[in-house]
Amino acid sequence: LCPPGVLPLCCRLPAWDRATRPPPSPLQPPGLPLAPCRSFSNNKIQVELDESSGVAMMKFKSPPVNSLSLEFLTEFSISLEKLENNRACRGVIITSAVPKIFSSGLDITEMCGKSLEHYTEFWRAVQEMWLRLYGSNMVTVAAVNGSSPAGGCLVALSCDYRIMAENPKFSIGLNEAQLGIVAPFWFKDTFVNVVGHRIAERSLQLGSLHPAPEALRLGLVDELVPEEKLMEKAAAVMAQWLALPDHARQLTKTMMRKAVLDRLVAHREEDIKNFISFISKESIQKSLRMYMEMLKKRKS
Ligand code: CO8
Repeated sequence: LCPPGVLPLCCRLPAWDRATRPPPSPLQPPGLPLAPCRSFSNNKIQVELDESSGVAMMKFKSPPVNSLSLEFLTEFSISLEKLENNRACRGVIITSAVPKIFSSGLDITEMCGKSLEHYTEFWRAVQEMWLRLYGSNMVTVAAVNGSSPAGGCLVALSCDYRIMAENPKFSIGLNEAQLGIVAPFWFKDTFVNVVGHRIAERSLQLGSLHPAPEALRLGLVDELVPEEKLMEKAAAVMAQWLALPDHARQLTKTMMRKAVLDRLVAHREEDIKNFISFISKESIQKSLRMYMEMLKKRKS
């Protein structure tokens, strides 16, 4: 992750013309594929980069629900940084290896009964993940193959394009209000930038989780496809986006997203303080404990 004093990737100049590949190595023996598939995997995320297409597949694999724990968020940011720094990578498809769940959002246990130091570290990791993903120079496509509440929805919203499996049992939305907590301003900004102010205002106040067909109608996702066609569709969308020159697309993306990114960068420490003072209130802790109990009861 960024050492102190180093600006996050989103604040650096775009990596121009990733499309311009380095020439094949003269040492490459004839007949061997020029562009191998490179993969790296850590505990919670698996990444495979196909160097011939420049597309990486990132799969969340943290059962039971891909909750965004401190460890998950750290791995996520590191994986994004590795891909961002690899000139062979131009786009990433983000999906889940856990059936029926894209991501259950922030790991609630990280926000319950922990020390102030822990809350600080955790919230910085949430910010870091978002700054990297929302500010990424790569084309980012979310293949949402399961439910995606709160932080899971934020991950999808931060991508350039969202395709969701056509299953009305899968829902997506920023449901923080249902937990008695409030989505931070940069969650809200990301949401507004996708669906517009009115829809975001209503959805955020009600803490709505929208079933897939409704999410499509609201513009929260761009397309629904049958589950078995999801990856094929994601690859086709990616190819369409990668057909453009990287520099023009990247500059346009920066133009569209910079104000929102800059706002968090400028208020990062204040945002951490706000999070800590909010989350450590006894009334908020109580709401979160009750919510976790409700999840457990619902299960039994
Ligand atoms: N964090 C931690 N544990 C979780 C979470 C979570 N977000 N979600 C589920 N779990 C746990 C459950 O408690 C359960 O644990 P156990 O096995 O020990 O009982 C296990 O994961 C499996 O959960 P379910 O049995 O509920 O699994 P299902 O497949 O039936 O349902 C769902 C999966 C739909 C994802 C369901 O678990 C669910 O709705 N989870 C809650 C999702 C949620 O509301 N997330 C919001 C998190 S808050 C957030 O992301 C943004 C916060 C912004 C902070 C602002 C503060 C200022």
